[in-house]
Amino acid sequence: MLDPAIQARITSIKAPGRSALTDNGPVEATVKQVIDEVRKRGDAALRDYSREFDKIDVEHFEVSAAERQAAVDALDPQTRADTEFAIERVRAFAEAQRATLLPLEIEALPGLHLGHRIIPIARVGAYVPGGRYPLLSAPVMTIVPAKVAGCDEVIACLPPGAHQAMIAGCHLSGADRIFRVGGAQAIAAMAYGTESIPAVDKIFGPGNAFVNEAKRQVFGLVGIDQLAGPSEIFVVADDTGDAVTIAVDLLAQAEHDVRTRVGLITTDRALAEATLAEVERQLANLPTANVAGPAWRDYGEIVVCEDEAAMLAYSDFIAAEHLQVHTRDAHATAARLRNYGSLFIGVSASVVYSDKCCGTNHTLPTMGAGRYTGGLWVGSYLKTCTHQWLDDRGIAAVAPPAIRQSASEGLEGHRRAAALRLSPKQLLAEIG
Ligand code: HSO
Ligand code: ZN
Repeated sequence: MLDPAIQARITSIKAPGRSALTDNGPVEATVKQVIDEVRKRGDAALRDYSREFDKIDVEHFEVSAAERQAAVDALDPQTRADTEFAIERVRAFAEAQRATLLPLEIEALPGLHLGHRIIPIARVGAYVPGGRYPLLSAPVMTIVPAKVAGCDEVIACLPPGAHQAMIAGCHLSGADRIFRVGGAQAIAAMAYGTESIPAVDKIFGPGNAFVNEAKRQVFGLVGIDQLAGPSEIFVVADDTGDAVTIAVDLLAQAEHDVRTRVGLITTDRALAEATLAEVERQLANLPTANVAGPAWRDYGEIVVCEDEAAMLAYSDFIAAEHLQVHTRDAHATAARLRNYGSLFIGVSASVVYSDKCCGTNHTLPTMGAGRYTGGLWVGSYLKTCTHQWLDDRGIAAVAPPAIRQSASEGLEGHRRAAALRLSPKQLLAEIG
């Protein structure tokens, strides 16, 4: 809940018409059934669901090498070059981030050695959504970091009706195997494995409400990256903010989905009012206004804050997926923000650059998840696993407290294992 003291310093100029949270009950039941069927009947269930949901008869789920090549050849040269540019940028940034993750080996006490290794997850699955528009950057964001991490095998699943260019995107990004299966059934297949599709260790990638719910239900059996909701953008701005730019940026994300959450958090009432008018003005000639308009009306929000502290507190409360900072000293403001998926510092940094090709990952936390996690990155495909080794001095340091603790907890088996190393003869005599 927002601190009432902060709430008192904020005036709403436009409140969202609806809450972002919806009843998930019917989706939950349908998805449970889909998962059960795929688990029991494998490929046969996938075929039935592809016919029922996608209206497509799929003979071979796996996309062949020839089909991959044909998909790449069908790309126009500029699209191919742009996709390769995006792949290069995402790869370079992921490699730089990978280089910050180092193995560790310390001697915590004399004779007590502790450490960790960074280990790639063996097999990962990337779900690539069909979506309203074919977004070629989607496979780039989930597949390229997996390759940089060094996973043994990266499989991609995409709906059988997806645009052919999406197959090319998966191929160019480096997917080892590509399968034509979408929706909750694809998630079930990657979690349990079928005759055609191997089970993976962790599933990545956004999707519709069914895909999301399926990921929630298989979590535990496999890892998942996150539960992605509709896209979000907020702007924090002071009186240097420009209403035209802010309206352009809000509408750029609003066109994704009628449930996109967009908003302006500002200390300047004149900017708030100008932005409100400007969004309506721009909607009048935006070709995607059929989506962006309802998103704005239902989920758009503008608030005026009494001071900068209230503006930052409200922004941290929202924890927006994308957060643009349009203030006099944007770097100073940015340094004081805590909750967001990715930060766009200063007017030059458009969310769209990250959506497409600048190199940061566009798969980011939504629906407040920015309070507890960042977005997808190379580290999402790696495990940091600890190890330890001891010599006699290490045993002498840790065995006595471990023995006492085990004994007082009544865990005799534990006590014996701890004592065996410290005084083997005594213990062996005790246990006969
Ligand atoms: N804004 C979306 C990503 C995207 N937009 C790709 C356009 N293409 C989710 O962050
Ligand atoms: Zn976008």
